[in-house]
Amino acid sequence: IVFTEKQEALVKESWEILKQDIPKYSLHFFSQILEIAPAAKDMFSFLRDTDEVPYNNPKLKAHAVKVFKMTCETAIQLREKGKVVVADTTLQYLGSVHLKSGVLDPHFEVVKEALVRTLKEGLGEKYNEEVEGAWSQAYDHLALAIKTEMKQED
Ligand code: HEM
Ligand code: ISQ
Repeated sequence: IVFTEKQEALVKESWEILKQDIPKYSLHFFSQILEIAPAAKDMFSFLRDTDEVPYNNPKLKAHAVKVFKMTCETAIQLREKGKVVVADTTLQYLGSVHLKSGVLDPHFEVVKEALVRTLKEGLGEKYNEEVEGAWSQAYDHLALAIKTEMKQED
Protein backbone atom coordinates (compact mmCIF):
# COMPACT_ATOMS: atom_id res chain seq x y z
CA ILE A 1 0.00 0.00 0.00
CA VAL A 2 1.00 3.60 -0.43
CA PHE A 3 0.71 5.97 2.45
CA THR A 4 2.16 9.36 1.65
CA GLU A 5 4.01 11.92 3.73
CA LYS A 6 1.10 14.25 3.15
CA GLN A 7 -1.34 11.73 4.58
CA GLU A 8 0.87 11.13 7.58
CA ALA A 9 1.08 14.88 8.17
CA LEU A 10 -2.71 15.27 7.90
CA VAL A 11 -3.26 12.57 10.51
CA LYS A 12 -0.71 14.05 12.91
CA GLU A 13 -2.01 17.61 12.47
CA SER A 14 -5.61 16.65 13.08
CA TRP A 15 -4.74 14.68 16.19
CA GLU A 16 -2.88 17.74 17.52
CA ILE A 17 -6.15 19.68 17.20
CA LEU A 18 -8.45 17.08 18.77
CA LYS A 19 -5.97 16.49 21.58
CA GLN A 20 -6.68 19.97 22.88
CA ASP A 21 -10.06 18.94 24.21
CA ILE A 22 -9.93 15.27 25.17
CA PRO A 23 -13.06 15.27 27.40
CA LYS A 24 -15.12 16.78 24.59
CA TYR A 25 -13.91 14.66 21.71
CA SER A 26 -13.76 11.37 23.55
CA LEU A 27 -17.37 11.89 24.59
CA HIS A 28 -18.33 12.86 21.05
CA PHE A 29 -16.56 9.81 19.64
CA PHE A 30 -18.30 7.51 22.03
CA SER A 31 -21.71 9.14 21.59
CA GLN A 32 -21.41 8.66 17.84
CA ILE A 33 -20.74 4.95 18.31
CA LEU A 34 -23.95 4.67 20.34
CA GLU A 35 -25.91 6.79 17.90
CA ILE A 36 -25.00 4.46 15.05
CA ALA A 37 -25.28 1.25 17.08
CA PRO A 38 -27.29 1.77 20.30
CA ALA A 39 -27.00 -1.88 21.26
CA ALA A 40 -23.22 -1.53 21.55
CA LYS A 41 -23.73 0.23 24.90
CA ASP A 42 -24.03 -3.02 26.83
CA MET A 43 -20.62 -4.20 25.72
CA PHE A 44 -18.89 -1.43 27.65
CA SER A 45 -18.40 -2.24 31.33
CA PHE A 46 -18.10 1.41 32.35
CA LEU A 47 -21.61 2.10 31.03
CA ARG A 48 -23.53 -0.86 32.28
CA ASP A 49 -24.95 0.94 35.32
CA THR A 50 -25.74 4.29 33.71
CA ASP A 51 -28.29 5.63 31.27
CA GLU A 52 -26.23 8.55 30.15
CA VAL A 53 -22.82 8.58 28.59
CA PRO A 54 -20.67 10.05 31.34
CA TYR A 55 -18.66 13.20 30.61
CA ASN A 56 -15.07 12.95 31.79
CA ASN A 57 -15.27 9.24 32.61
CA PRO A 58 -11.61 8.19 33.08
CA LYS A 59 -11.95 4.83 31.34
CA LEU A 60 -13.93 6.17 28.46
CA LYS A 61 -11.42 8.97 27.97
CA ALA A 62 -8.39 6.72 28.22
CA HIS A 63 -9.76 4.16 25.76
CA ALA A 64 -10.96 6.75 23.28
CA VAL A 65 -7.59 8.49 23.34
CA LYS A 66 -5.89 5.17 22.77
CA VAL A 67 -7.95 4.49 19.66
CA PHE A 68 -6.90 7.87 18.23
CA LYS A 69 -3.27 7.46 19.23
CA MET A 70 -2.99 3.94 17.87
CA THR A 71 -4.52 5.03 14.58
CA CYS A 72 -2.03 7.89 14.45
CA GLU A 73 0.81 5.51 15.20
CA THR A 74 -0.45 3.22 12.45
CA ALA A 75 -0.36 6.10 9.96
CA ILE A 76 3.27 6.79 10.86
CA GLN A 77 4.20 3.15 10.41
CA LEU A 78 2.37 2.84 7.13
CA ARG A 79 4.37 5.78 5.79
CA GLU A 80 7.70 4.57 7.17
CA LYS A 81 7.46 0.85 6.56
CA GLY A 82 4.43 0.29 4.33
CA LYS A 83 3.03 -2.04 6.94
CA VAL A 84 1.68 -2.04 10.48
CA VAL A 85 3.69 -3.34 13.35
CA VAL A 86 1.89 -3.35 16.69
CA ALA A 87 3.65 -5.15 19.53
CA ASP A 88 2.45 -8.76 19.64
CA THR A 89 1.43 -8.53 23.28
CA THR A 90 -0.64 -5.40 22.66
CA LEU A 91 -2.44 -7.01 19.74
CA GLN A 92 -3.05 -10.20 21.67
CA TYR A 93 -4.40 -8.21 24.58
CA LEU A 94 -6.68 -6.08 22.40
CA GLY A 95 -7.80 -9.16 20.51
CA SER A 96 -8.86 -10.89 23.70
CA VAL A 97 -10.52 -7.79 25.23
CA HIS A 98 -12.64 -7.27 22.11
CA LEU A 99 -13.45 -10.94 21.69
CA LYS A 100 -14.57 -11.21 25.30
CA SER A 101 -16.67 -8.05 25.00
CA GLY A 102 -18.60 -9.59 22.12
CA VAL A 103 -17.30 -7.27 19.39
CA LEU A 104 -18.04 -8.47 15.84
CA ASP A 105 -16.55 -7.51 12.48
CA PRO A 106 -19.36 -5.06 11.51
CA HIS A 107 -18.72 -3.07 14.69
CA PHE A 108 -15.39 -1.99 13.25
CA GLU A 109 -17.20 -0.04 10.53
CA VAL A 110 -19.31 1.62 13.22
CA VAL A 111 -16.25 2.78 15.14
CA LYS A 112 -14.65 4.02 11.91
CA GLU A 113 -17.70 6.10 11.07
CA ALA A 114 -17.78 7.50 14.62
CA LEU A 115 -14.08 8.38 14.35
CA VAL A 116 -14.63 10.17 11.05
CA ARG A 117 -17.61 12.13 12.46
CA THR A 118 -15.49 13.17 15.43
CA LEU A 119 -12.76 14.44 13.14
CA LYS A 120 -15.36 16.40 11.18
CA GLU A 121 -16.67 17.96 14.40
CA GLY A 122 -13.20 18.80 15.72
CA LEU A 123 -11.58 20.07 12.55
CA GLY A 124 -14.41 22.19 11.19
CA GLU A 125 -13.13 23.95 8.08
CA LYS A 126 -9.90 22.01 8.14
CA TYR A 127 -11.79 18.80 7.52
CA ASN A 128 -11.83 17.40 4.00
CA GLU A 129 -11.90 14.14 2.08
CA GLU A 130 -8.16 13.85 2.11
CA VAL A 131 -8.11 13.94 5.90
CA GLU A 132 -10.91 11.39 6.02
CA GLY A 133 -9.11 9.13 3.55
CA ALA A 134 -5.86 9.21 5.50
CA TRP A 135 -7.52 8.33 8.82
CA SER A 136 -9.71 5.69 7.19
CA GLN A 137 -6.74 3.95 5.62
CA ALA A 138 -4.76 3.91 8.84
CA TYR A 139 -7.78 2.77 10.86
CA ASP A 140 -8.55 -0.06 8.41
CA HIS A 141 -5.07 -1.46 8.81
CA LEU A 142 -5.21 -1.33 12.57
CA ALA A 143 -8.71 -2.83 12.62
CA LEU A 144 -7.58 -5.68 10.38
CA ALA A 145 -4.72 -6.47 12.74
CA ILE A 146 -7.12 -6.64 15.72
CA LYS A 147 -9.72 -8.67 13.80
CA THR A 148 -7.06 -11.14 12.71
CA GLU A 149 -5.95 -11.54 16.30
CA MET A 150 -9.55 -12.07 17.43
CA LYS A 151 -9.93 -14.88 14.91
CA GLN A 152 -6.82 -16.65 16.07
CA GLU A 153 -8.08 -16.75 19.61
CA ASP A 154 -11.24 -18.75 19.49
C1 HEM B 1 -11.71 -1.74 24.86
C2 HEM B 1 -9.04 0.04 21.24
C3 HEM B 1 -12.46 -1.28 18.10
C4 HEM B 1 -15.45 -2.09 21.80
C5 HEM B 1 -10.69 -1.14 24.15
C6 HEM B 1 -9.45 -0.68 24.72
C7 HEM B 1 -8.71 -0.18 23.70
C8 HEM B 1 -9.47 -0.32 22.49
C9 HEM B 1 -7.33 0.42 23.80
C10 HEM B 1 -9.08 -0.73 26.20
C11 HEM B 1 -8.48 -2.03 26.55
C12 HEM B 1 -8.16 -2.05 28.04
O1 HEM B 1 -7.13 -1.50 28.41
O2 HEM B 1 -8.94 -2.62 28.79
C13 HEM B 1 -9.71 -0.23 20.06
C14 HEM B 1 -9.17 -0.01 18.72
C15 HEM B 1 -10.13 -0.40 17.84
C16 HEM B 1 -11.27 -0.84 18.62
C17 HEM B 1 -7.78 0.53 18.43
C18 HEM B 1 -10.14 -0.39 16.32
C19 HEM B 1 -9.10 -0.17 15.54
C20 HEM B 1 -13.57 -1.57 18.82
C21 HEM B 1 -14.86 -1.90 18.27
C22 HEM B 1 -15.71 -2.09 19.30
C23 HEM B 1 -14.96 -1.92 20.52
C24 HEM B 1 -15.16 -2.03 16.78
C25 HEM B 1 -17.17 -2.39 19.23
C26 HEM B 1 -18.08 -1.44 19.22
C27 HEM B 1 -14.66 -2.17 22.93
C28 HEM B 1 -15.14 -2.64 24.22
C29 HEM B 1 -14.05 -2.56 25.11
C30 HEM B 1 -12.94 -2.02 24.34
C31 HEM B 1 -16.54 -3.14 24.53
C32 HEM B 1 -14.05 -2.93 26.59
C33 HEM B 1 -14.36 -1.71 27.39
C34 HEM B 1 -14.58 -2.02 28.86
O3 HEM B 1 -15.58 -2.65 29.18
O4 HEM B 1 -13.73 -1.64 29.66
N1 HEM B 1 -10.68 -0.89 22.79
N2 HEM B 1 -10.98 -0.72 19.96
N3 HEM B 1 -13.67 -1.58 20.19
N4 HEM B 1 -13.35 -1.80 23.04
FE1 HEM B 1 -12.21 -1.21 21.51
C1 ISQ C 1 -13.06 1.25 22.89
N1 ISQ C 1 -12.89 0.70 21.72
C2 ISQ C 1 -13.18 1.40 20.64
C3 ISQ C 1 -13.65 2.68 20.69
C4 ISQ C 1 -13.83 3.28 21.91
C5 ISQ C 1 -14.31 4.59 22.05
C6 ISQ C 1 -14.50 5.14 23.27
C7 ISQ C 1 -14.20 4.43 24.40
C8 ISQ C 1 -13.71 3.15 24.29
C9 ISQ C 1 -13.53 2.55 23.04
